Amino acid sequence: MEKVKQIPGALMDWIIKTLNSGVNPEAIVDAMIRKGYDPRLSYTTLFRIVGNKPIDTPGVQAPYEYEQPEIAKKGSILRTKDREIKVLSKVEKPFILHLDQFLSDEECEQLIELSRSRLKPSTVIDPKTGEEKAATGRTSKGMSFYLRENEFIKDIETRISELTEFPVENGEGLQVLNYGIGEEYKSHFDYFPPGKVDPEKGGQRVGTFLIYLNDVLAGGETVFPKAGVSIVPKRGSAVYFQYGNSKGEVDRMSLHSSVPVSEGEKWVATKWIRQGNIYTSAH
Ligand code: PD2
Ligand code: ZN
Repeated sequence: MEKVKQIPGALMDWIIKTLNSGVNPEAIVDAMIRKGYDPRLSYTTLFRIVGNKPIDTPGVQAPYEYEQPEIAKKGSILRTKDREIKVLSKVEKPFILHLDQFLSDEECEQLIELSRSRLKPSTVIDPKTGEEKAATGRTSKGMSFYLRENEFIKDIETRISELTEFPVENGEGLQVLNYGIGEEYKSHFDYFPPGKVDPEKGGQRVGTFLIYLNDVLAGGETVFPKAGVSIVPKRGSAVYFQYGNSKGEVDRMSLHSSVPVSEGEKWVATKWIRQGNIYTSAH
């Protein structure tokens, strides 16, 4: 197929609007290339717009040294103080672990019911105004628990910490997301742009623990397009992916999305994990 060599003005406006809504430059470049735009033109256009923010350029890949996560050293049956959790599948690069029965059916129901009345449309912070606004790449509704908000949330946080061996204080508040039909979370990285990491607030995000709270009738898979991996939601199962190492490098292979739900609805809980303690300052 002939590659398109010029960026029309309307596309330029769309790129700027999408960037301002918080979508990653890499995801925009991927979308442009998929639509048939010349890869080099796509990268240089994004470069011109975002200035010195890092962008994946062909041949100039930021280094990422894989380190074996603690959770990967424990074999196929993971034991916490109150249960045994089976590893269903594992990918090395990027590191992705799929776990069965992390939560019981009752725990999934309880988490959904505790969140339902607190759901709000997902938002991002507008980098220009600093104000919260609707997130275009993320059409789900969501809410966030405080760390150790109650005994039930504490138990879930402890279980995640026992498995990953990151302290509970490295975790952001547990988030619950609810996607209706057609709702999605477009391709993104969970880590912060490397120039925007606050060392006083736990530093870079290094891993994500995602728990599926219901079975989805169709769609709603979590997809890692660069790894060719697609995870079908199953109530109580979880996926853990790690994309940050001890040197503060991040793994671009961890790009991922939640594809639109086509039948039923989808409920998930997400714990984003930082390098260090979020709740005490670094000094
Ligand atoms: O709901 C998901 O499957 C999903 C996909 C990608 C959630 C997140 N990212 C996230 O919460 O970061
Ligand atoms: Zn994500």
